[in-house]
Amino acid sequence: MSRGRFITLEGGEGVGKSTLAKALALRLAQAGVRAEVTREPGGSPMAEAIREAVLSGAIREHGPFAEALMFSAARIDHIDRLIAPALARGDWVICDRFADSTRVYQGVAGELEPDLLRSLERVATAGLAPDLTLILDLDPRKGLARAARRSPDQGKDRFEAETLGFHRKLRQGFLAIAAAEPERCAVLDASRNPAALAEAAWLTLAERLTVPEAA
Ligand code: Z5A
Repeated sequence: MSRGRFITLEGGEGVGKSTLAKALALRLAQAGVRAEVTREPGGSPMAEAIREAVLSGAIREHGPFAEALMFSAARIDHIDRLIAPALARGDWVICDRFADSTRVYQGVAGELEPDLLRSLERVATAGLAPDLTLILDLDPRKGLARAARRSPDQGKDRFEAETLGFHRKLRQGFLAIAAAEPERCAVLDASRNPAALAEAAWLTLAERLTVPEAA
């Protein structure tokens, strides 16, 4: 049995990753491909517990390196318990955020040393890299407004509460990764409506990976 494909969705707040992940899984299912939708931080019980701790802001006082360690510990558990077994049984995995988020949130915006983060990433992922990363690009003011509309009664989490300058840095950070790794990454204009974005993402998938329908 061949290994499944690993697709990651990246971008700033409220760009539409979770919505797109579900739409892609549905299209894959229609093409006869079993796809597991998951997220980071999270995706396994231990990683979900770490998610709660980090997004509550409880780790913030220890600085971006402590947060990077927490995200990395969550990633190790997520890979061991969910991602690697799913890929090994031939399922595809669509993951809402992965290592690029650590590079951008803790590296670019948190200003951690790139060499330090590279070493941490190597250890945490044990060499697992996405086959395709879709970077959803959107003006951060629009993304933050979408995120606020989605959950008007909840307060902002640790990262949503950051300044607009922080969110602009994130956008530039993701675009820089896409420019440095064009074989792995594709940038999609996330200002389109969900159906149009899903169609563009599906065409990219068919172009870059062997999807049964497109084979
Ligand atoms: N983080 C980190 O710092 N380091 C790391 O290594 C990792 C993560 C892995 C996770 O929070 C936080 O952790 C994240 C980075 C940090 N920062 N924050 N905050 P999260 O998972 O809660 O948040 P998020 O990843 O930013 O996702 P999100 O806010 O849930 O947004 P989304 O998944 O991209 O969007 P959505 O839920 O699909 O859509 C948001 C709303 O917009 C919703 O009402 C939709 O109906 C609507 N929507 C969706 N698509 C569209 C389109 N195309 N047009 C119009 N409206 C749309």
